[in-house]
Parts: sequence; structure tokens; C-alpha cells
Amino acid sequence: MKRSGAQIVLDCLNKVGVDSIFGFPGGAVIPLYDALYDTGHPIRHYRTCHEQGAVHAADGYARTTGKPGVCLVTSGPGATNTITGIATAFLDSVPLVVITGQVGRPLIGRDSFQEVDITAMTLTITKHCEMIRRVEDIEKTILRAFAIAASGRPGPVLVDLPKDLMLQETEYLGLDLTVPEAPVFDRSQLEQALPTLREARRPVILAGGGVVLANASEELTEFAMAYGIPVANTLMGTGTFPQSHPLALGLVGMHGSQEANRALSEADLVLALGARFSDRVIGAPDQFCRQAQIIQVDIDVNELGKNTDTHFPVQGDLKAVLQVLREELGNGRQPMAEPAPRPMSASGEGELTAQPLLEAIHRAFGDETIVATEVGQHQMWTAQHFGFDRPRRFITSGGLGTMGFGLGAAIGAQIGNSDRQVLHIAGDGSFKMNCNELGTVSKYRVPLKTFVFNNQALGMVRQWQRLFCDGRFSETDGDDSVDFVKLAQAYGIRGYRVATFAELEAVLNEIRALEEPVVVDCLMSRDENVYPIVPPGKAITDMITGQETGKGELA
Ligand SMILES: Cc1ncc(C[n+]2csc(CCOP(=O)(O)OP(=O)(O)O)c2C)c(N)n1
Ligand SMILES: [Mg+2]
Repeated sequence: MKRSGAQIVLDCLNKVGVDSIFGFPGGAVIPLYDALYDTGHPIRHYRTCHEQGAVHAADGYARTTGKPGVCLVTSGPGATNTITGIATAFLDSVPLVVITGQVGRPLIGRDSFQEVDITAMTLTITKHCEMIRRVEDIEKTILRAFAIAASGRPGPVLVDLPKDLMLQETEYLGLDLTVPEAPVFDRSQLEQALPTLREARRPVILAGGGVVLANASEELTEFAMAYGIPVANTLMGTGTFPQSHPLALGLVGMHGSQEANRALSEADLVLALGARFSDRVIGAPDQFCRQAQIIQVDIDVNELGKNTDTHFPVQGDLKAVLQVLREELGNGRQPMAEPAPRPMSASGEGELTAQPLLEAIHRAFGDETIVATEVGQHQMWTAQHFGFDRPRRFITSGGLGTMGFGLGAAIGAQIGNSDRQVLHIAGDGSFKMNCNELGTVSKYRVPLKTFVFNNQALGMVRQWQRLFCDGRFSETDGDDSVDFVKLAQAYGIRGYRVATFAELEAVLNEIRALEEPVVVDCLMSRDENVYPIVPPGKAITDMITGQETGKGELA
């Protein structure tokens, strides 16, 4: 059957089961949007307000559903606007397929209107990128993009499609998508590590984002519980092991819990699962885990030993590796002293503070809630205190730390999970970066709930200035120039403002069951700090806990 290039792109998306795409039209993709208009494909296109929002939405969709997110944009500025979103997905290993329109082939290389070399620009932030050069190649290239994005260690793939190819016709073959299976892992690598694991007296599991990507959270939980090993998690590993379980040590690294950082430092064995030992996790590299033998398991061989010396590198799919560990080690360990569960804060009174605020939000919306954050103090507080017991519930930009990520991500997450409530927990500074996407929320009546943790500051940077620059608050202080309630209302969205826990409870009661979007502006002190914090360059046991002055604050 002869089809236009544009129709073939949509045929392929349909074939691989895409139900939602996020994008923004323009000259170079008019044929694609034209095909979208009348194909009768069940694919739903969501038009965001900015291409960055579209990529973040595709990303939030992918992180929460496990399926590749799809993004469609025009050439030139449309393409360059995707770059931050692509880099965000790349550093967190999120499967995306980004289709960019390109100027027609005769115009390429002439500084034509809206021409940029987007494959060159994204070469280092994609798992794969290519420009299609013949109409006959469209079908296999689009299918291959999905295979590459989703297989092995996932990541974003960019396909650049010149406009003239969208208009040409060729035979649509109806090829099938074949996603390569995870490579069978070499059991002998793991077997070498088993005696050390069996003999370890103070073993700790370090669970990273790879556990989420491998859908291996259940296997991890079963193994850790049966064998009695405590589990620390990286930011990206949040929720892979239930945070409420007594064996959960919590977050590790710069804002890690005292329990997690101490346990790792004192461990004689660390079993690292899908974790890349980023600088935010290890602190001073020469002081990290000095007593421990390290077993590192990752599907990506390039991660093994990259950032820290690994005694036992194991390349493999975590699900399969954990199954073998469970078989080999069974319930073999003597039960170890269980770490005490971390105390919940007393329910809050008076002015809003982070931990009780997060606990109140959790109580109101329940365990099934998905939370997307921005970047800053509110992000770390959410990781520490929301209490995630499942994977794919905490959606955050870990690797790139992209302020402006959260709202788009929340939109994509809510569209991909209509049966769940999605919350967007934002800092005031981050929210202002991409709050234009309230237009998307409003247009599609996406029923997500935004809570702005409004400390009227670029709080995280301000905290560093307070602790490490003698309180010289350069360009981070007080900014109440935007009224977020009115901003919401301008977009046709209900807005609330709360300053106390009593006001918060009343608003939570009102909005809990609302099937529509809401923005809640939560006024907070700009002086609350995230604790613990490990000063840059220090060992992860050199934590400032906030207890130093007895008031949870440093003077
Ligand atoms: C795009 C981008 N620019 C700058 C930064 C540096 N940065 C990290 S956290 C932060 C402050 C964020 O402020 P806000 O969103 O209000 O969150 P808070 O820390 O106050 O909770 C900044 C500026 C960043 N992470 N991303
Ligand atoms: Mg702030």
C-alpha cells in the first residue's frame, strides 16, 4: 500500500502502540500534522505551550508508564527548544522518541529558514540520533528508534525528518517492532561475588534508578527481606524498596539520611544495583566506602567501575540477577538488628514546615499518588519525607537537575495514568521557569494538583550561600513578584493560598476529590534548610544535621 512519508510515521507510531504524543506544530512538520488530522489513528496529540514542556511531558509519561514517550516538534527553534528536555531524559535513562521536522533536503546546509543541525547538537545527549534521507527508510528508522530507546539501558532517540520526505510516497510494509532481549548475563561473574556476599557481616544494598528501569523492585524487595539486608536508595532509586519498611535506610548521599550514609560507610559489603555512584552519592571519592567490597550490577557495561572501584563487576539485567541471588542465598542470613523506623514528625501546627506539609499531602492523597517535582529544597524534602513505597511514583530530574521539569512531567504522568492522582510539587523559582504549561493543564483539564512550596527564594542555592558563603545571599533572596493564585486563575484554574496547617487541612479536604486542576500556593519560611547536608568535597559521614544549634537551623 502506497502511503506518504508523514502517514508512514503515524502508521509506525500506531503499530508500536503509541496512544499519546506531545508536541507543537510548525512549518517543517505541517505534513505530519496534516496526517494527524484525518488518519483516524487512535493516537491523541497533546499540544503543549512550549517544546520544552512537550519533552518533559513525554518524559513524565515514560517514567510513570515504562513505555517510551513520544514528542513531535518542528525544525529550528522547535528542535532547539527540546534540548534541555532531551538532556534531562538522557541523564536519567528515560526512553523517548523525539521526532523533529527538518527543512526539505534541497535546503539543507544553506542556513535556510529554521534550519539547524539538530542531530549534531544532540549527539552527546541522545542514545542515538539520525536524519532520515530516503522515504523508503522512514518505516524502519522509526521502528528502530523505539527499539533503541526501550532496550538495554533506555534513553532518548532523536529522528530528524526532512519535510520533502514527509510528502513523498512509498510502500508501507507493515514491519514489526523487534526490541532486542536483555543480554543473558554471565552467571560466573556473579558467582565469583557470592562467597564475599555470604561472608559479609555488614552488607548494604544500594538501589539506584536501574532497579526502576528493570522493573525489578519486587525482586529487590523480596531478596532484601528474605536475606535481611538493609537498603539505601539513590534519588533515582526512590520507591524501589518501600520507604516505610524497617530495612529501608532511605536516601543516600548529599542529602542522605544519617542511617543510610553511616551504613554505607561502615558496610563491609555494598551490593550496588543499577546505581552509577554519581558525585552526589559518593561525596569525597577517596573516603567513600573504604571498608567495603563492592559488587556492582548494571546492564550498561560502561557503568561498571566508572566512578568508583568495583571489586565484583556484574553486567546483567537486574531482574534476572536478583532472581539468581534469591535462589543462591535463600533466607540464609541471620536476621540482623533492624534499623529503627524513622520517626514521623508530629502533625504540624502553625506555620508550614516541609516535613509535616509533605506528610499531610501524602495523607490526603494516599499511597497510589504519583508526585513530580521541580529542583531544589522542595525536591529533596519530597524524596526524604513523602514516603514512597513503590517505584515510578517519584518523578524527578536527578541527573541534570532541571528546574522547570516538574509541571511538564506531571502533565505527561497524569495523561499516562488517568486512574491515579498526580501531584506536582514545585519550588516558586522552578515553577516560574515553565509555568506557561498551565495553559496545557487548562486546555486539556488535566486534573493534576500543583503545590508551590513558596519560600520566596531560590532556596537550595540560598541554603548553600548561607552555609558555605557566610550568608551572602547573592541573587537568591525574596521574590514575591508573582501572585500564583491569580496566575492560576488567569489560566482558568482554581488557586488557593495557605500559610498555616489549619488552612492547609481545609484546602486539602476541599480539593482531594476534585476532578480538575488546582494550584495551591503554600507560603513557607525562606530559612528552613534541607538536612542533613554533606558539604561539597566532604565524606558522606560529614553531615551537617541541623541539630547543631538545637533548633534545626544553623545560626
Ligand atoms: C535550569 C536550572 N537553572 C539553575 C539551577 C540551579 N538551581 C538548583 S536549585 C535552585 C533553586 C530552586 O529554587 P526553587 O524552585 O524556588 O526551589 P527551592 O529550593 O526554593 O525549594 C537553583 C537556582 C537548576 N538546577 N536548573
Ligand atoms: Mg523557592
